Amino acid sequence: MSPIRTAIRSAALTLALGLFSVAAQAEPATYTVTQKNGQYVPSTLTIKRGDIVIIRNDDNQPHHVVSYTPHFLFDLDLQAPGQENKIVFDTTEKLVVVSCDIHHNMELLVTVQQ
Ligand SMILES: [Cu+2]
Repeated sequence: MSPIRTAIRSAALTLALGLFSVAAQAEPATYTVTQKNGQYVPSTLTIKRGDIVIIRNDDNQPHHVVSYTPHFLFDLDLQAPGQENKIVFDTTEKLVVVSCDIHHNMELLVTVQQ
């Protein structure tokens, strides 16, 4: 292969890899948090903005998942054992506190990297 062809091929490959890494960065990650024995497991999570968190009730009692974090309010209402909900963390909040309206000692702290 001629040197110029080699250079063009190399540049094309670099560009393709660059585009691939941009696409890979934009792809949201999915995390799963369970509720077990009246606790969120894990109770802390660090994610990137736009990532998805699935909250699943693995307990033998209902929970009521809510966030009173000012710019990221949500209320999943009563969540029965075995039920799960998906939350997309598209928020400018850097720390979201997820609690339970039934069991006020339950707390999940989600750090959202911007
Ligand atoms: Cu609860």
